[in-house]
Amino acid sequence: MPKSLKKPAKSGPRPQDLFDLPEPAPRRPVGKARDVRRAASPAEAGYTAKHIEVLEGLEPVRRRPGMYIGGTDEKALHHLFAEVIDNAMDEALAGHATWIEVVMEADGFVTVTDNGRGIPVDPHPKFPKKSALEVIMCTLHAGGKFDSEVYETSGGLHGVGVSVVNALSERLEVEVARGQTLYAQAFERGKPKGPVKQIGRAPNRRGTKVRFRPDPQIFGAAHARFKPQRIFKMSRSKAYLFGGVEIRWSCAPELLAGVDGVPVEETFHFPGGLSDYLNASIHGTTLVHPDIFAGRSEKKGHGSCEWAVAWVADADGFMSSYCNTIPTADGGTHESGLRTALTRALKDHAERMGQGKRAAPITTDDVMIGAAAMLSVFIREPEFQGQTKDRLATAEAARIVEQAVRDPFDHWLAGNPAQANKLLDWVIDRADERVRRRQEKEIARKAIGRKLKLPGKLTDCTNTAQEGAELFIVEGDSAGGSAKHARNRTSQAVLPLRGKILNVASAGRDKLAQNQQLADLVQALGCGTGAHYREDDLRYGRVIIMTDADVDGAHIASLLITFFYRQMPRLIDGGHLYLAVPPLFKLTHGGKSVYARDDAHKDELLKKEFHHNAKVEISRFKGLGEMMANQLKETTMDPKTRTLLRVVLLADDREDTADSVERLMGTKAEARFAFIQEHAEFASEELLDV
Ligand code: 0R9
Repeated sequence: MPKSLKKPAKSGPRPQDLFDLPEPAPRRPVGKARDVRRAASPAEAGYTAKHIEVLEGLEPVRRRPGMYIGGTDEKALHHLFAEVIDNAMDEALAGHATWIEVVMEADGFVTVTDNGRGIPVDPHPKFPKKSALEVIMCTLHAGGKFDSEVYETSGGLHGVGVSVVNALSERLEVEVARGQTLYAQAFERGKPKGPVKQIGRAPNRRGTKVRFRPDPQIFGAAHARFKPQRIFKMSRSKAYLFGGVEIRWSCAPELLAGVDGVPVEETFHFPGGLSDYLNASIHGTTLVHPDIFAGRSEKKGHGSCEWAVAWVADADGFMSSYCNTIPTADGGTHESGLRTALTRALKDHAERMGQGKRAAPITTDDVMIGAAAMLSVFIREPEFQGQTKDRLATAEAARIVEQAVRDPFDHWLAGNPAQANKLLDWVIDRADERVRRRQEKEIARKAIGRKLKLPGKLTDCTNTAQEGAELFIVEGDSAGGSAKHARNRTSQAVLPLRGKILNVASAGRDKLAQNQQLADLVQALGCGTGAHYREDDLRYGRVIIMTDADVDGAHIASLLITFFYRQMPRLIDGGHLYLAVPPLFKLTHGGKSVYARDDAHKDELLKKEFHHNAKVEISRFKGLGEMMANQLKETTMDPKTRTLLRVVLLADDREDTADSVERLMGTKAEARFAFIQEHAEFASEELLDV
């Protein structure tokens, strides 16, 4: 097992605008991803050219390139480079190469060199005239034949295969330094320009060099050029992914005119692997906690993984993941494993700290929303899903990652309670925020739904929350007009009722169902009636009956109270029903005006305020509609100056109340007459300054 498998991977950034993350290498669209977990190296196992499996020629690739590299656009073009550097990375991951060199030349060629064993060049047994190298380069799906003789399990060593790169390159040159000898072979559009030749000696040197230029016939003259920025990031990410390799980068200066952040030369080596990568990615952001949580694990025969996670306080998180150094931009099973491990460990930590109840609503989303996470797994025979094959589907990967991460995260949390508690508090805040947002959304959704069903006569307030909102039920359009002008449009709604209100205590079911006035009222309130009444759906915290301060007004008010009592008793129980107290008189003298609600109040004010001065001007309001808007506001509607009567049902008086309503408002006129004779005095009122 090569030590390389312990090495870190890096990730393709998701919200990459916020972080300076390297660009993910394109995923190979076709063919199995490479298997880097070798039981024994091919050389150790006696690899020779006879192990090369020959399946097809290269013609299909040039005819339908999209089938092999997913198209002919810029992304597909860069697949060619990914294939070549991944082949070199395999050699490094297998422990045979320590460096890889990437050179971008001014004429559009890219050269990738490794110091591995060199591609085998001995003749192929099936094609004795051809070298193994040529078969690899010119035969679709030719690669190591990973039978039991050579490998523990089968699995493609390479992605689409270097033959696809060869087929789609205008020219491709290979040099192999192997067995002290330097070999070379050149190809054009996938066809050899001659056999592999010995071109010199290569003492103390070994490795493979692949130099190629994409074919403009395939990619179009304007698009056949690699982008330095993209190749640079792809190359750098490999060094982050595998701390055991050094990547040497160089680029012709001509290609870098107007390109930001790409040097002419640089060497990448990150022994810290993913930690180094994450540190660089989150540079400049504020962390919830000081230390990155990072680690790696390898279980013999079970795949390996490496991770680095930090929680950022001032930006969204991201998850960048790789499988066998291939970016998995759409996530997959390995990411699920990490999410589960982090969430379960954090919730268990909360339990241990006696915070289980607070932490109960935490979901994986709450944990991950601020997590900047890098994850790299190495598994045998990975399976990818999705149109672009960017999602890891191997179920085992979830288990591998969850088991690998769980214990170390438990220790990380237990080892530094101060930072663990900071993180826990922060995640709990995210959960609370999420719950609050969901509730607000739900309220807004309901409000919109109800708004659509509101009666046309209603002049609604702008506040959508029940608390603080008031509905004034007024008698007639003219009072409605005054109320509309006098109201506070944010919190006060006005519903004018025209004509006589139905007496629900004496009307039959049918009449009730057909009554438009009451239907409008029910609609405006939104809370339903009878058994369907729902307090939460009531749109106004206060429902205020505002009728004229005369007998007719009192009659209308009593009809409305009867309606509420019969159809929405819980609205009354909830303390939502009120009577406005508009004035009946205005008393003016010497620049001073006061309002009296009835005769008794008028007499009281005459005595108290004007000492029975005979010159006091007394004017009587005929109705609310007659009042100026500012008068109505001041006397009856403005919470700062008005008086409201709350309608209450006394708890120990329920039967009496039912009885009284039936007698007063019911169908039997005699009962009403008798009741009036019995009760000379009115029932007590509860006066509230609200
Ligand atoms: C510059 C890019 N590098 C490569 O493309 C590259 C391929 C490659 C390789 C082997 C070693 N280095 C390589 N670099 C290799 C060698 C041996 C066994 N397996 C792999 C060996 O010496 O026994 N190969 C990739 C495919 C093949 N070799 C093979 F199919 F020809 F075996």
